[in-house]
Amino acid sequence: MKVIQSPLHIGHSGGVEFNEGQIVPCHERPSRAEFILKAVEDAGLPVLDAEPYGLDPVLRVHDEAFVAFLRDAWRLWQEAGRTGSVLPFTFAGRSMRRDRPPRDIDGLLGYYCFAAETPIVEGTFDAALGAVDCALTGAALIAGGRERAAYALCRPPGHHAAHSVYGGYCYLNNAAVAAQWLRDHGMERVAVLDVDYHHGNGTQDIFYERADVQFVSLHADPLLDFPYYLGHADETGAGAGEGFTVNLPLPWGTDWEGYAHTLGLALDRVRAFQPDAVVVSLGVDTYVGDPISRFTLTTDRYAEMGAMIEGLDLPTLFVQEGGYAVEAIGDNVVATLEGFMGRR
Ligand code: 6XA
Ligand code: ZN
Repeated sequence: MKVIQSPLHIGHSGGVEFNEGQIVPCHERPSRAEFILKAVEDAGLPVLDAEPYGLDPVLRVHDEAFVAFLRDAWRLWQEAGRTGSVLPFTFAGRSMRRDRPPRDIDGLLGYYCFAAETPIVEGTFDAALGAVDCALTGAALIAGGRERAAYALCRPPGHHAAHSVYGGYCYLNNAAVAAQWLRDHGMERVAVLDVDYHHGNGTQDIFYERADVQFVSLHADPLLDFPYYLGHADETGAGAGEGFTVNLPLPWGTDWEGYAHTLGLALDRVRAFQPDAVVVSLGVDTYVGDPISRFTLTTDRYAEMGAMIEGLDLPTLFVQEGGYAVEAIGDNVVATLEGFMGRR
């Protein structure tokens, strides 16, 4: 299986996040991608650099003014005389208007961002575009039938980024851009299977009213964990999309037995949809040693997960999402891919 990476990810570094009342270095850091790269190379998987696709595929799923804001935020921050990471301090709450983007940088940040752990630094936008390019380069490999599967080493991750909102360490939704690109290049139905510990609120938002892209997610119950305000089982899609969103929330402490049972249900839903391809939002923050998550999967279990996903018998694009146990992240990713390839 080919691995696609982008050297641009390195520019997204040095940021800080607001976590449990403290300003701390980001959990989502460059070493994550470096550990993954080392592990896939050690496993003998071929690594290619992403091809540049430009903004057009991004604008198929994201709002143009939102993308322009992400592009300009660092410059606006500098012009306001600020130093350090671009972070919001206020948010558009329930009782306030959400239809009038302010002009001021702080107002804009709270308008477009939903969480204060997602800093913008000088290289963030280029890194986010580089991550999209990884996903698109992988999508092109499987769309042409050249490859049965590909792994996009995306950093920053994407599944929390919605049509016009960023947060949760995510700026542009790599998996959603890739799924839409597959739709635009000959695939009639595309499933997104999200196995990250956190609910992929952004992907759900983007496809919620669509019958041609199914979204199936297993994640920590939003009553207990981030992103908190989306991901309940009663969110099943709307309009033409009714029935094409599937949420399977799980309790803290979920082990492989509970996880595998629910993954089986998720895979049944994907099969019933009869997609032409599946995009897997692959977060390995379900790992027992993850510093911000509360499931208990061990490295060997990722190989079983990969084998279960292979059982769909579909063109498959793996897109990297979360995973913060940095020393184990590469092993967990490689276990998943090798399980898929039947090497374990
Ligand atoms: C914020 C937690 C952000 C989670 C990001 C993530 N305290 N999403 O891994 O999949
Ligand atoms: Zn996550």
